Amino acid sequence: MMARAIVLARRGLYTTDPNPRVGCVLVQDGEIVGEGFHRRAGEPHAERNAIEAAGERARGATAYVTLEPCCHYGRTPPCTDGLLAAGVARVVVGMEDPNPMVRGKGLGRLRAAGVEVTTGVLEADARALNPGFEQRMRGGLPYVRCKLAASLDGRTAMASGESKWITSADARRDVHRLRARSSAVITGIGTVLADDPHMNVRLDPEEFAALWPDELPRQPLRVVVDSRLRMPSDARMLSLPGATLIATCEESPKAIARANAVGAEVRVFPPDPQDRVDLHLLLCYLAEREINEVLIEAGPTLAGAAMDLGLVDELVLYLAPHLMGDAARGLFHLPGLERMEQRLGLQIRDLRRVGPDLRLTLCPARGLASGGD
Ligand code: AOF
Ligand code: ZN
Repeated sequence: MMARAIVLARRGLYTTDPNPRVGCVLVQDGEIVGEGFHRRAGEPHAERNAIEAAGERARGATAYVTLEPCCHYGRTPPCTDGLLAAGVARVVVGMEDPNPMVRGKGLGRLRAAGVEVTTGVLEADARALNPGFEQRMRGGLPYVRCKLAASLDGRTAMASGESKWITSADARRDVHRLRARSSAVITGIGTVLADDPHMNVRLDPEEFAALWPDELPRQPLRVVVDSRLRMPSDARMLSLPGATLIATCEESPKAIARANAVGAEVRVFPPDPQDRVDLHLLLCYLAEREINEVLIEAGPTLAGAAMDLGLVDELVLYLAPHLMGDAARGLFHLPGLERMEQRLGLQIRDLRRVGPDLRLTLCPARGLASGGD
């Protein structure tokens, strides 16, 4: 039943932002009497939708919820009240709600009212629904994914800069799904100047409509790391739906006004020791703006800096089965690495084929190189 609730929660993958994805199943004598998921912030939570679907049959039922029911007034009233009013007898939960307004208090309230409560059921899967929401609520940072596409020998562009296309159309479609679930997409000014990217979500309309009827893809906030504010006023992304934020160290009011005039929001950050935007501060700022998941799609300088600072939680690496040779450009600029013990270690979380390409999902093995052990 919890597995079913997780499947339901995933239906909110692209739409609940900044809220978590949550699913709920109501069960009476082993039979599902109501199901629901949270679709969008401001709309009813998963539990309310399931209760609505079950009607009178919710009385005495067991509720399976992927996230602890809320007990606070946000945009909507507390789900604990809804469950109690409906007469639910037992609540089974995937994970605690990391929101400090809830964090155990929802379960406490249910227990105090005589409801039997079980927690931690399929917890790893429940947590995997909302890595960004959890990290923001607990640590004040978004969950950072770094997407890379390379040839099998780890090259991202020929020496000339030519790079279209390394991976297949299937792999590029997959990237749009990653963008669509992200609250923000970050790139560097180098990439903007070289490729003039759109940085928007372009999902195949049929695929999208089949999965999420009545929805348009929400565009993630586009963030350009541009220390010296070199953003061209005719950059393609500026003419697209959705907002663009330039993160810069440049304080000149004239340059800022010029960027504002073409529709970009500008935020000035203190420089790091190399006179570049302090990426840690940028991510803290994005979390304050309720950004849950961030996708970095950048060249070796920005990707290397984020890796080097330990800011990347997940790497998604698409590898195309061809060789570009060692004169071509690499994935990460990591100038401090000289000895084997300094290598950045990674753990493979998932490995699969996407069309003719490979997709590896990796997590940094913090603090130690994983090779050699
Ligand atoms: C639940 N079930 O389906 C969701 C929950 O502003 P609101 O009223 O939508 O509240 C948002 C908060 O409620 C969110 O930060 C998280 O703590 C919780 N989300 N809780 O019981 C749900 N989406
Ligand atoms: Zn709720």
